[in-house]
Formats: sequence, structure tokens, C-alpha cells
Amino acid sequence: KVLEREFQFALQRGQLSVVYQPIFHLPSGEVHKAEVLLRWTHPEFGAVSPGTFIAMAESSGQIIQVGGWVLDTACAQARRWRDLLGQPLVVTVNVSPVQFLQPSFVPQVKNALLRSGLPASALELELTEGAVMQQPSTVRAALHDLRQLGVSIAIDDFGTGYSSLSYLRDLPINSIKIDRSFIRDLATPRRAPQYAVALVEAIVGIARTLDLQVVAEGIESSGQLELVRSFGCDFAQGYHFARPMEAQALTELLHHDV
Ligand code: G
Ligand code: G
Ligand code: MN
Ligand code: NA
Repeated sequence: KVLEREFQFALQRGQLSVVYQPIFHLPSGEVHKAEVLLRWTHPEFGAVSPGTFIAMAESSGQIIQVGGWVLDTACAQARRWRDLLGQPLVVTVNVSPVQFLQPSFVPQVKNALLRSGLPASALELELTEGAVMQQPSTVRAALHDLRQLGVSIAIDDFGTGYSSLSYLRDLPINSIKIDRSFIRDLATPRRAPQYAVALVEAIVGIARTLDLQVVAEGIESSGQLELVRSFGCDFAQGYHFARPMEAQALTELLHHDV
């Protein structure tokens, strides 16, 4: 209750920030994308877990305004990286279903791109399966508008939501992110349970068949990395590579990378 009240003022009081976690393109070893992750640091309570405050922001409707701020911040930073590095780095922004289902969502994205001068091809939105399966006609229209703009769509936490695979074929989706619970099951590569290996390999296979990019999230060990690489997974993200970091820290990492 106290947190809910405090969150109402978080944005205007400058308590919100974002961090970036690099996503590596495995064949080249380069950072091709960065996931944008929202943080709330309260002066008294310290860092509040996103699991807690995002749920609060969704139920109060503040996620719409906060999500717009995240889009603006991420696009502006991506534009700076683009100017600095002369090469495109894609920022991937998590979008709540509450935010996505607003009629104002597509205009919000357009505005963030216009204000920042970032090309749409440098922005990817992460949606969960749950978001994509709700109100199919609204979702379909929004996804097509975004595709028209040139923005990419990723399915986050893939494999944990409704299991209707037809949407992967029917909707304009560019990539899937294999939920880290599946990657966790690969923790002991030598003795990873056969079903876990088969499951992740099958998900990578589905993605490749449908011409989707596939990201393995939650990679924490070289064993897990070698497995997903051997399945033909293109991208990976996780503590094994890097934790979410401030923009400045990622800028330094990118300078070493190029
Ligand atoms: O940052 P962390 O790994 O703790 O994220 C926890 C959860 O919060 C994840 O499910 C992530 O997708 C979600 N999350 C982080 N940043 C944002 C954001 O800007 N918007 C939304 N809707 N969810 C976010
Ligand atoms: O639901 P979503 O995939 O957006 O969640 C992103 C969350 O996953 C962030 O809170 C991020 O800090 C966390 N995360 C990123 N890499 C790893 C990892 O290797 N292991 C674990 N346990 N969490 C991770
Ligand atoms: Mn995500
Ligand atoms: Na995820």
C-alpha cells in the first residue's frame, strides 16, 4: 500500500531508471542487441523488485505513462549509441499487455522514434505469449502497424504461455526468446536431462523452420552456451556474458567489442 502510493510519484521524482543487458550474436561474438530493463530506486526503501512495481503499475494504469517514458529513454540512448559507434545496435523494450492493448500504443512508439530520430529497425518490442493471445484482432492490427513502421517484435518467455504455435506463423513476429526456465534445466551439460536437451533443441528447430531469430535467455555457464550454440541458436543473453548495466558501462563494453 505504501509502495503503491510512492510509485505514483516515482517518475516525476526521478526515481526510475533503466539498465541494459547485452544480447550476443553467437556466430560473430558481437553485441547486436540490448534489453532495456526498468529499475525503481526509492530513497528510503532502496531498489524495489520489478516484479513488484510493474504489477502495481499495471493495475493502476501507470504502466502506460511509465512504458512511454521507457520507450523514449531507450530510443534516445539507442540513437546515441548509433551516432557513437556508426553501427546499429537494436534496443529491445519489454511491453506490458496493458500498455500494448491501448489505442495510444502505436502512436507512442511512433513518437519515441520521431523524437529520438532512431530508425525503426533499431527498435524491438518484447511481448509475452499471453499478451499476443489476448483480443486477437486488436493485437493483430497493432502488430501489423508496427511491422509497417519497421519495428521488430519478439516473443518473451517463450514456451511458458499458451501453447498455440499457429500465432508464430500467422502474426508478424521476428524473434522468440526461449524462457530461462528451459535453459536452467540444461545446467549440468554432461548430465542435462535428455528431455531438457530435446525441448530446447526442438524450440530452436521451430524458430529456424519459421525463419525467426532465436535468443536463449538466462545463459549462466559455458556448458549451457555450448549446448544452445550446437542447436543453431543465433543469440544469447545471460549472466555468463553480462549482467544488466548502466548505459555508460555498455558503451565501454561496445568500444572493446568493435
Ligand atoms: O529486470 P529484471 O530481470 O528483474 O525484470 C523482471 C521482470 O520485469 C521481467 O519479466 C521483465 O520483463 C520485467 N520488466 C523489466 N523492465 C520492464 C519494462 O520496462 N516494462 C515492462 N512491462 N516490464 C519490464
Ligand atoms: O521476463 P524477462 O525475460 O524480460 O526478464 C528479464 C530478467 O531476467 C531481468 O530481470 C534480468 O535481470 C534477468 N536475467 C538476465 N539474465 C539472467 C540470468 O542469466 N539468470 C537469471 N537468473 N536472470 C537473468
Ligand atoms: Mn524480456
Ligand atoms: Na524472458
